Amino acid sequence: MKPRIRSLMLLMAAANATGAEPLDLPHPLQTTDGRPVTSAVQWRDERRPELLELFRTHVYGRAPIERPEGMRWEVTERDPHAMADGATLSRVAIRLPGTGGEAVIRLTLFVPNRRDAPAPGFLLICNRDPENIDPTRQEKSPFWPAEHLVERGYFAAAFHYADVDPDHHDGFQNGVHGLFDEPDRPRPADAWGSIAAWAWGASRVMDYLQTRDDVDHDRIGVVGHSRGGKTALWCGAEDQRFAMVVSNNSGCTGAALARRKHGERVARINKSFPHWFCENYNRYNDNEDALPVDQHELIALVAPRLAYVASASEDDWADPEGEFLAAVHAGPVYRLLGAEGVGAGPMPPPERPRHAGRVGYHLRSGGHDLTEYDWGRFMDFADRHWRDR
Ligand code: GTR
Repeated sequence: MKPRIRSLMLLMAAANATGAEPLDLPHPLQTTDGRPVTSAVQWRDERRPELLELFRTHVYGRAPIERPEGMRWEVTERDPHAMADGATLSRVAIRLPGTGGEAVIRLTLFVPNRRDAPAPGFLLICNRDPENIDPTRQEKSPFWPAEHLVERGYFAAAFHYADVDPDHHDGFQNGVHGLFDEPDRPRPADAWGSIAAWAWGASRVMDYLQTRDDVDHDRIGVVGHSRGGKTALWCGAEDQRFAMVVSNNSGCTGAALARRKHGERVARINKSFPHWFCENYNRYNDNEDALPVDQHELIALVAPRLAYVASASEDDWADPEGEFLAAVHAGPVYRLLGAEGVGAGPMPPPERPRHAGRVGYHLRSGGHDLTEYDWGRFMDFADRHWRDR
């Protein structure tokens, strides 16, 4: 068993508001063979790649390709007078050709018309019904308050996750698995699951956003709720072009620490959603302590970029405290890189966001959802840290 850094346990004991047993977490600044990570260069060149590999091998699985050859896009609709002249709408078909067909991500993008520079903004990975991201704006869902983003100077981009991979288990035939996996080979135990596929899709949208001269390439956040929040975190860990990563109520195998064993657990999530993770993740069913990583290290992979974790007070299944503690324990990596994380101290009460460091956090009153309140705080946090724009 790998040695642990004991001081972390003391920190956990201090931070654990319920007084539960302290957790023995793997330390993000200790290599698998037990050496301390003491410099930004060592983090970048050694520990960060090692952690990414561990998450690929044991949790999310490995995407077989980056940008597919032959990927192309077309703007299928452009309206410079959308949102009562407030925004320019682009609907874009991003085509991903693979073996025997192609996947098409249908991106909706509103860019504010009132701006004197390329707009920063947010890409939502939508895991709710597609009407939540209605490009016509007949439906205005609080799940994606695009008008509010535009009013505050942010572009609002969204795609539906099923465009990349339908969210049901069919033995990895449909979606991008069917297009890009090697057909005649037994599926490896570290092959990508659906969450890795959705994250990969968000990166393909990023490829497209990088070609736009009306969006600020250096200030693009990726946002997801619940399974979408797990996806946003993994996407931001893999793809450093995202300058901000927002996990809303992402819970188990998102922001929540697995070793807390609170709410949804690894065995349960693998049973309910056998297509989300790689095959190897089943090794940790009722066996979380054997994981070579924990979820604070996923947040740490975002460092020193902006990370945001949002919880909801009645969302016990997602373990709000476990989400907060993961944010706290990503802190050593932020500090090594010269930034502040979410800070120590007790979990903040509802509606008292913590925005000072480069890891933001809030607890919202209420249940499992992505709301206007949440979006407002994501934008407050971005305003604060991107204010020199
Ligand atoms: C829950 C599931 C969570 C979360 C959520 C969602 O039922 O247990 O892991 O992902 O669904 O995506 O809405």
